[in-house]
Amino acid sequence: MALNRIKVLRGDITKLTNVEAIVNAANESLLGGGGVDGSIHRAAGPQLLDECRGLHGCKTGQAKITKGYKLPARYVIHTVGPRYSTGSRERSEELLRSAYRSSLECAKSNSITSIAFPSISTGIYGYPITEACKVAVSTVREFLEQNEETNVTFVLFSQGDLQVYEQHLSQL
Ligand code: AR6
Repeated sequence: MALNRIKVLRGDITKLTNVEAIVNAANESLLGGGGVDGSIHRAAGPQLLDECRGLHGCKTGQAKITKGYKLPARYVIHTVGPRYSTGSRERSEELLRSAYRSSLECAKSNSITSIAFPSISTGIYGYPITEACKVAVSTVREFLEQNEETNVTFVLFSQGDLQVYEQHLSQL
């Protein structure tokens, strides 16, 4: 069952040792920033930024892969979620779904079967956590139903966010 291949935990995604790829909640430049993006670049070291420079950015809702350098995870999949304040709610949801979906497809095309996600767009980009959680879980679940070898971990930074995920998953 797909739900059995979804894990949630509270922690710092840069410290995860048991996944092949971690996802970065980046911006369209792919040249670093604050939040989880800043932490990933700090932990990976300057070679990550060098490789990102060669990618020439990433559109909102899409994803690009790099190596993980000094991170325990072998790869980083950089995706860009929507800024919640700009555009309609429907468009934001579509773009958030696309960010998760593109990250999963990117992993698949690189033969990666274990992936960890932070809560994309719910920090600096302002997407409400309860709404974002539903989009994240439903997009991942749908993908896992078609891809039986894949495992996904959601890594939440705060106790409150963890509770939102645990509660939502327990209702499915
Ligand atoms: N591990 C796991 N989750 C984390 C970590 C961490 N080390 N650090 C923060 N979070 P945000 P966004 C959580 O703001 O909303 C950057 O400047 C955080 O608590 O990192 O997609 C980019 O360059 C929140 O729940 O990403 C973009 O400009 C979640 O990760 C912009 O922020 C996402 O928060 C993207 O904004």
